[in-house]
Amino acid sequence: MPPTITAFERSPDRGRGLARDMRVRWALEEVGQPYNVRFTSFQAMKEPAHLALHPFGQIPTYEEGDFSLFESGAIILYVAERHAGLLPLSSDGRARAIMWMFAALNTVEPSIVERSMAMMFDHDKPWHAERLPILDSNVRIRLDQLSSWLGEAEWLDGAFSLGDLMMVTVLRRLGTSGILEDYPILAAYIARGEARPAYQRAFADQLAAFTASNKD
Ligand code: GTB
Repeated sequence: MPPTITAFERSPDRGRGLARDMRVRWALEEVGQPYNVRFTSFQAMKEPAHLALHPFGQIPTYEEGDFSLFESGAIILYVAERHAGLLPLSSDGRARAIMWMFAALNTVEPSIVERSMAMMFDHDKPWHAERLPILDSNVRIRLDQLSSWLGEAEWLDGAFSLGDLMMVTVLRRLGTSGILEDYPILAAYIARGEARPAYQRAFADQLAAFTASNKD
């Protein structure tokens, strides 16, 4: 039986592939693992059946028979450890790829999410205009550092890995901010990720789900 993941019934990103099921879909596509998707509403995510899978009432989750996981990073690492394609063969290389996945989640994603939440929920607040430059600056500090590291390289550490997959999905959330225009190295890096056939399949699938959910 293929694993089942959860995703938004009607994604608030309107099919732009910014919700965190996208990274799990992409990982599964990279390793050639078929999967099913169970769509859930915001309300259903807070009900006991979903909370038994995810204590924080969120997506994505991953189920394989009686086994289940939550947290996109944990899911992707699990998938990568069981299927070839997302982790280097050498133990040092694997450790570094996992390090980059944590860097994406713990060091780069927080300031991007904070900015994105402020744009979504606080844009009408009287203090928003004053706060935004601070949020932008926090994002730019990390982008400057990441861009310097990447330089002319194609991927973060040798061949494409789960570290790149996570980093690209994290950076994509800046898509409409205009900030990436100042970071051509990172914009090209994101484009390389998005050009991968596995990414394209994952993106098309989540978009098709969003389009279908908007027919009624
Ligand atoms: N750390 C967890 C992980 O990595 O799996 C975070 C999971 C998470 O934040 N899930 C979100 C969720 O379920 C969906 S992806 N939220 C519902 C809730 O908390 O009640 C976050 C997201 C939502 C919307 C957009 N968007 O519209 O652009 C982008 C990202």
